[in-house]
Amino acid sequence: MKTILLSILAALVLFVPNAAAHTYLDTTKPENGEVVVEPLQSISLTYAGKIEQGSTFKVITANGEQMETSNMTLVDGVLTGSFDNPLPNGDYTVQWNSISEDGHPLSGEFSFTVNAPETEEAEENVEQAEVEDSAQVDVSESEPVSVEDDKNNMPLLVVGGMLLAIIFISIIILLARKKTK
Ligand SMILES: [Cu+2]
Repeated sequence: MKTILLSILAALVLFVPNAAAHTYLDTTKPENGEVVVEPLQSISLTYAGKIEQGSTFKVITANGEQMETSNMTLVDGVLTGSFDNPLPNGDYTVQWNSISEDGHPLSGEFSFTVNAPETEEAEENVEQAEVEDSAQVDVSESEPVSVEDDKNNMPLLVVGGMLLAIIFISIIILLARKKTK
C-alpha cells in the first residue's frame, strides 16, 4: 500500500508541474482528420504558449514522400509552412517538432486529406499520364502476336519437359529397384 501511494505521489511530482509549464499545440489548420475541399497552399499550427525559432514540421504523403515547404514562419506562436503550388489531392500526415519556451522538446503528428477540384496544372499532368499510357499500349499491340505467344509458352514447355523427365527417371529407378529385389 505504501509503495502504491509513493508511486502515485512520485507520478504527481514528476508530471503535473511539467504539464503545467509546457507549451502545447492548441489548434491546427487543417484540423486532424479534416477533408479539405479547396486548394490548400499552407498549413499552420497554433501553440498555446511560446515556442522557439527552429520549430518546424514535415508534410508526408501517403506514399511516404515529403512535400517541401517553400516558406516556414513563426509569428506569435503560430507556425506556418507554405507551398509553391497547392497540395495534390491525397492523404497527408504532418509530423511536427517544436521547442517549448522552457526548452522542452515537443512533437506529434496529425493527418488530413485534400480533395479539392483539380487545378489546370494537375489536369495537364493527368492528361499527360494518359497519353503516355496509351502510347505504351500501342507499342505492345504492334508487336507480332505469334512472337509473344512463343515467349509466353517457352517457360511452360521447359517446365513441362523437366517434369516429364523427372517422372520418366523416377519410373526407371523404381523398376530397377524392383528387379534387384
Ligand atoms: Cu516544459
